[in-house]
Amino acid sequence: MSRNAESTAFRSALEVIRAVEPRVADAIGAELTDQRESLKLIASENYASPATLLAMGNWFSDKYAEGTVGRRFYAGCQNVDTVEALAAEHARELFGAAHAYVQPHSGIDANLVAFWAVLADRVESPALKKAQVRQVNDLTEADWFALRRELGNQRMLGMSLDAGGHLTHGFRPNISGKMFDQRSYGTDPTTGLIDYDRVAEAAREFKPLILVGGYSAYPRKVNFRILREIADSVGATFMVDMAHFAGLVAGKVFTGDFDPVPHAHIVTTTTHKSLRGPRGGMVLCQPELADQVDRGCPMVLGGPLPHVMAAKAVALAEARRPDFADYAQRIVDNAQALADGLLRRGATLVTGGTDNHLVLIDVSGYGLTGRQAEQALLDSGIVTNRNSVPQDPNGAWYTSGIRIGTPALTTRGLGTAEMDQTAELIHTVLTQTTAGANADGTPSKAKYTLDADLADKISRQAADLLAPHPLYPAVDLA
Ligand code: DSN
Repeated sequence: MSRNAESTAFRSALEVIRAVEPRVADAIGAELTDQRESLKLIASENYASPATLLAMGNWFSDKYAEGTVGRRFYAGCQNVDTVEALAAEHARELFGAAHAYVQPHSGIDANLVAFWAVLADRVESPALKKAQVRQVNDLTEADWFALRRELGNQRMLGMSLDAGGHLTHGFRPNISGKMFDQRSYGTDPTTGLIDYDRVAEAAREFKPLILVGGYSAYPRKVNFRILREIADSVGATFMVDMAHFAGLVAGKVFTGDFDPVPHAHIVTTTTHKSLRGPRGGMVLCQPELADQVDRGCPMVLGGPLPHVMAAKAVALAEARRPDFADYAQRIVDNAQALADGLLRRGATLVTGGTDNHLVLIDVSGYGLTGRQAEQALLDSGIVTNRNSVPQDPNGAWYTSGIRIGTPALTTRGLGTAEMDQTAELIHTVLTQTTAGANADGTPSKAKYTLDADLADKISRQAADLLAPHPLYPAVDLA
């Protein structure tokens, strides 16, 4: 395939869009420019391939396809069946999973599908058995009452939010925290690492229906074999949300005890983070949960997005190629180089380093909140996000941390030497930023001062780092 074909495809698409609403075409072009020009260190973002992006822009978007492959609630789904079956096959092969469900639109959706499947599978409820879609008309009012009583108040044990867990693992701002009676396991206050003995103790005390593993801001490997043993010891279903590190599992960087797929009953993920696919979600599970997982739509999901499933099939095919394993290893090498560079310059990192794709800087050592640091870095052309650190005194809005990750820059081709230079830029910005004060003289958690000339200089240096690694080099929209 010629590079020219990519350029023609995107240029032609924009020309067609411009003829209808030029401001949308302009915004799409501006987004490419912004992404090309900024040092993107958001740990959950990446750059999907042109093939993946183009697979989403077509008439599959026009099709309703509720149901599953070969068993749809709408006629004419034969081509959707083809792409959904392909995406599921690639997912099963890539991860060695018994079953794959590729319809979830996001990670939250994937988790809701999983929660439903576990509830339906595990909770002894005659009313629930009747309530499966095909017998719904047989239910009496008493059945509905019993069903709500039997499904409600089930228990979930997951990693605490400030230790790096995710909102959807039973926290109150998310529906999961309202559906489940939730308890959290944290990390050791000295090492910042998961203390498996404490997790086992919490599981013994709390006896959860679901033990959740996985994280969005924990910079270390997790031993899923041990977590499965803990789940088994209390009769819990073991679920892993691998959204952040799915690419490292796909690329066989995380194997054995650190690969969740052979250990968990059910695994959820997004497809757009380290896996480098389209924005979306996916569920992998053991055979006994497959039937309930496949009820995801219409149980908790709106109609599937066939154009995104087509793009998932493309991206998963890419992840099965040998060069993806090399990419995954480079993600981790880069994260470790970034961590080492920051540590050498005096930064404080949660857990003292990383063995995955992300690094969590405790910016209180620089006298800043996460919000101040995030904005100062953004002024300097470095895109990150603020994040809580364990026992964070600044809460989830201002925070005391900055989370950085390497999947995107690794896709661009930056290597370990450039990670060291990136560490220098980050450290310079954070040391030169001063926390501001409110009008009444009290310390502000949001205001800060950073010399504009310095911010410009760092932005230029960031651009210099990126220049040898153009993003979507074949795409010329000029
Ligand atoms: N929003 C994602 C992240 O940034 O980690 C997780 O949902």
